[in-house]
Amino acid sequence: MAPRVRRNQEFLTKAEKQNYVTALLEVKAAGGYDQYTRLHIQAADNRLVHGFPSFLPWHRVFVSQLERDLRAGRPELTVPYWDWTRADDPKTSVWDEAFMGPGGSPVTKGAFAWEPTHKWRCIGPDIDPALERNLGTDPRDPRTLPTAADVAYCNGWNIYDRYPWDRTTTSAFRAAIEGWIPLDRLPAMHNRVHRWVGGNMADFGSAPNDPVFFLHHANIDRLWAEWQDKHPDAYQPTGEDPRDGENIDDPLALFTNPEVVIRSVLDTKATDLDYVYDTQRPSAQGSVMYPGDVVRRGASLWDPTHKFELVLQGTDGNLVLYDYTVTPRKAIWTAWTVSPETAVCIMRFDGTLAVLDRNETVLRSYPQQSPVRGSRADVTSTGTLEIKDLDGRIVWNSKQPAPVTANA
Ligand SMILES: [Cu+2]
Repeated sequence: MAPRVRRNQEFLTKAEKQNYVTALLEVKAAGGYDQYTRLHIQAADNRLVHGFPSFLPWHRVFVSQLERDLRAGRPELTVPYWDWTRADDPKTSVWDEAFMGPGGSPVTKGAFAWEPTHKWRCIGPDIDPALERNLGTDPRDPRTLPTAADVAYCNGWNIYDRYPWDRTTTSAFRAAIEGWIPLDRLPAMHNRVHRWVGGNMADFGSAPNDPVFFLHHANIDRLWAEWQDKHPDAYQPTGEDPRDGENIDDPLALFTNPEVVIRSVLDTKATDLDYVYDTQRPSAQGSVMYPGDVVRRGASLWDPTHKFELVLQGTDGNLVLYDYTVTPRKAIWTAWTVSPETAVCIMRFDGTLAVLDRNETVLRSYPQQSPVRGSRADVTSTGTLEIKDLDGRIVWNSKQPAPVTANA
């Protein structure tokens, strides 16, 4: 089985977002969710969880364990991530009333408001039961969200961490992305987003009271996973550090049943984790290409009834839709991407289905006009390739006339 895919919350349908909220409320009602908040309160008192090399692996396991609980009875669910570089507008979709809910002190709308349902009670010492958020408006601590330039700054470090392996470390990936150094000197991405959201998220220990905690940490984990793709085997320290709980073969603090050794979670595709992010170009599964999904040369997608195949042909690089209800099979649509250089068909985040060559040059893309961000491509059981927006509206379909000449 291919690893599960964690996706950008911006590209989930209303039904998928509702499903995620329902799962959170169920796990909360059963008492499972608060275990994570309690564990994180303990973690705030443990010097090995924040401000040290194990910050990233520890939170990787933390998010994965909640995800495992949310998936009980919902095998298709994964924790979505919130890409805060996309917008620092409180109206952005993560704060929709039907998803994480809006800001407020306290939050008064959505599934996580204390009144009137009393279903989402915040816990912890000196913590009011009502969820609070300020979304960049706290006058005592005004902040902006990190930008794409801040992400690029973090990615500029080729070293994972360095001596003294703590909150005073500066010139390394972990230090830059976590952020204990004054904000005018480093992007401080993780800490900065906690403080921008404010309210419960700004409380160090009990921050998971706000369910957006997990969407934020999924994004931090995604940035680390992408960095790891370029820097395999980069984790440090590898044995020279005298502190227990930091070295690559040490167990992570507080996860005792079972113990989790750092080395075992450095690859998100490892059996116990088994996920990737949509930005890592997962192979499309089933009949739908979600944003980020790819069909590599030689691979194909089938409609749900297994009568129609969309294939990026290994032989000639052409993207072709075949009808198997007739014998011999019949090509009913093609993108004319015949080339020895053709490499991959990808559903891009901008809403276009594109065929790229080895140099990432676009050989062909659909629709050619008015793409809608977050659209998906679907091989239907009536033999059509359709591109649909998140409300299910068809943006383009293969019955429209295809261009007749290939890009030579
Ligand atoms: Cu934390």
